[in-house]
Amino acid sequence: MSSTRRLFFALALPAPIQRQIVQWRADSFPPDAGRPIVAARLHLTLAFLGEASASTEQTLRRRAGRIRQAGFTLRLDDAGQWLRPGVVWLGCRRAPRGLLQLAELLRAQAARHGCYQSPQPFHPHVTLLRSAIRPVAIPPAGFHWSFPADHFSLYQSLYENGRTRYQLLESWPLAPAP
Ligand code: 2AM
Repeated sequence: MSSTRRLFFALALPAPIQRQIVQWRADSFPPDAGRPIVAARLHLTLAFLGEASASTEQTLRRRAGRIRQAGFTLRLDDAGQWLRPGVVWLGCRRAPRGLLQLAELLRAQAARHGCYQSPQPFHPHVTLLRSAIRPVAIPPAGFHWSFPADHFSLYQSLYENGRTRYQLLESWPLAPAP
């Protein structure tokens, strides 16, 4: 059997913003609200590929390298909780069109090459807490973090010694925002 890797395309968050979000999270949620995601792992998934073969990975990398799309400003100014998966998330009140286009393209390419894509609408989000199975109070509006999204990346998700780790495999630039 050929080996597979668990892969996803995502937008990285700049390290200073990761740190600010983690501080805000600590100030805004009780410690028992859920399992916090460490700062360095905060990201926004564009397309989840699941377990991909080496040849699928190679094809999707090549296709990603051909994407010519302008960057955009990502403004994280929304938060919420999905009780069923037990996730507390950060998102965008109004997702930039460039973000939706990029995710749609990557998801379409993934689907075309056999990576199952959920039929649920894409809801861009940064997972903040997992195992948040009891309702938590979401901080009132007023918070936001903005940054220019000028590249996107492919990551491998690894589970080692009881911990999840994301390994950056490759990044591709987005053209300067218009
Ligand atoms: P999540 O944060 O909402 O769980 C690595 O696991 C990344 O891929 C995470 O951002 C995770 O989203 C996403 N992911 C994991 N499984 C997924 C699935 N079945 N469908 C869509 N995204 C998934």
